[in-house]
Amino acid sequence: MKEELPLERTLFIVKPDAVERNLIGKILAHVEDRGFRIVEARLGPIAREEAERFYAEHRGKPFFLDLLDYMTSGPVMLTCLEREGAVRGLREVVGATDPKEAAPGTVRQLFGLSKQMNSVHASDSPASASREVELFFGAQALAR
Ligand code: 3AN
Repeated sequence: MKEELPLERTLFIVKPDAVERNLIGKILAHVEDRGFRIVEARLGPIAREEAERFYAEHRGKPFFLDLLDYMTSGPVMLTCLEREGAVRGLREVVGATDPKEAAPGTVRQLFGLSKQMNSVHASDSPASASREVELFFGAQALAR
């Protein structure tokens, strides 16, 4: 018997490299086709301070400042997605950080350009999902 997974919300971002290449529609269609529902969305730039808070766990890493420059280099499509088992499920649909290592058919394998310009972000755990959804959409976006 198939296990029932809990209904969850997670943060999904179409990053600047993909927005720049007109891939928002294709990428959102890809996740919608896999059962994710868009429950919040916002298109536009993110402030450097928002990017710093978002990537706080990477502060001090060699790629941190480049990562901030990249994430604030152009508009992003921020979304909150809902599905049964959304957090883990979306990580599977997105694929590994490095597009060269991402499984065939994953978003990053299909669209990613490099480890940094890997087209999308997906929250990596239920705790990160709550923190990230609240950061961009407010606490009310966590309500079901
Ligand atoms: P993921 O997005 O797969 O969870 P994280 O959380 O390790 O990956 O990294 C956050 C973001 O930082 C990545 N999506 C990528 O844009 C960038 N990044 C991670 N590792 C590197 C790296 N070694 N060189 C350049 N950018 C990186």
